[in-house]
Amino acid sequence: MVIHKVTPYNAEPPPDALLDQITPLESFYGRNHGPIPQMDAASWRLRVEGLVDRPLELSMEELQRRFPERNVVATLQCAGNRRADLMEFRDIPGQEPWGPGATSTARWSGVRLADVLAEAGLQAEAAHIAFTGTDVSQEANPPQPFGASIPAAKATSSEVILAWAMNDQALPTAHGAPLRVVVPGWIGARSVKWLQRITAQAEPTDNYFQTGYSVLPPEADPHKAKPGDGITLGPIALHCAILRPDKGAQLPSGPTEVTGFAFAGDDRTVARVDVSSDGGSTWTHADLDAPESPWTWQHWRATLTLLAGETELIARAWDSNGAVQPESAATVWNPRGYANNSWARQYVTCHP
Ligand SMILES: Nc1nc2c(c(=O)[nH]1)N[C@H]1C(S)=C(S)[C@@H](COP(=O)(O)O)O[C@H]1N2
Ligand SMILES: [Mo]
Repeated sequence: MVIHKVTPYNAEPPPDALLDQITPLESFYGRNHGPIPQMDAASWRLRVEGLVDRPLELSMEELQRRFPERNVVATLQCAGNRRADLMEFRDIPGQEPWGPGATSTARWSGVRLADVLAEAGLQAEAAHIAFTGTDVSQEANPPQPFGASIPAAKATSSEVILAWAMNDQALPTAHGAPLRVVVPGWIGARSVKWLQRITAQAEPTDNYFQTGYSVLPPEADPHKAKPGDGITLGPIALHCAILRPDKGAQLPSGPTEVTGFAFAGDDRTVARVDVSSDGGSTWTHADLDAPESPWTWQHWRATLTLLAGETELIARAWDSNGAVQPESAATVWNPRGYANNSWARQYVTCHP
């Protein structure tokens, strides 16, 4: 793993570990805003409250007995993924320089959030569903537990899961045991780990991390920004990454296989990936894998004939709405370094 910070623990796998459709637990990226809490699963309870007819307090055993088990294969991706490419254009002090690996895919098992909310009875004014974790982050002033909210329409969709297992193993502590939210197609920050409380409410949560994960105008000072100054992030921006050959690789010239993944958030899928080795004058359409579920990345590969010397490899993805990634990181740069969905670019050197 590439460790960006030890406390709180923030690490991403090397590009090669992202070549599999499902990421092994030991390679799954870790993104934490505070210390990882050790929770006693036996005394743990999930509270469901706010604008509901029947507030609930559920033990793990009750959760597993009262609701049908569901599985979803979904890619999680941090909104800060590929921030390092934004930083090459202009520095972003105090933020992790994530490469393309702040993303991973798992098979999640648990219950549908929709089923739990139906049991509690959502009231008509309940437009947002808020989640509160257990870990207290010092990034907020005053410090507060990590939290997020999503609109009720997304919360009641069949893909949103309260998960206790990952890749058919017990959810690891680092990934939110005993229970975490998984919001497929939305930025990772909405998939709250170490879940304690679900609150149905009329407005989005005022938790620090809800509006913290927003795109500010380029000229804004992130330390002076008020909630509401930015665009609060939800669905993941269309993006792609090159996994092979490695950044800076030295390889023979001639036909070379280039591989990577592309991911379109929410209910969009990737429709095409184009790859270029001549600065975008000509493009080769990559072979694109069918997604294992509508909620995962899609791997792709193309064979390009590389000439001797230094070459920039470029990849760009198109989604099922016909949208394409923007050409340069400069045009999407923002003060907190989120949602970098510009073309993937990396240099390799070929010897004759
Ligand atoms: N309670 C809690 N939940 C959290 C976080 C956190 O710091 N605390 N980080 C969020 C962010 S920013 C991301 S990208 C994902 C990362 O999940 P992972 O560490 O399992 O990969 O968890 C989200 N859920
Ligand atoms: Mo994140």
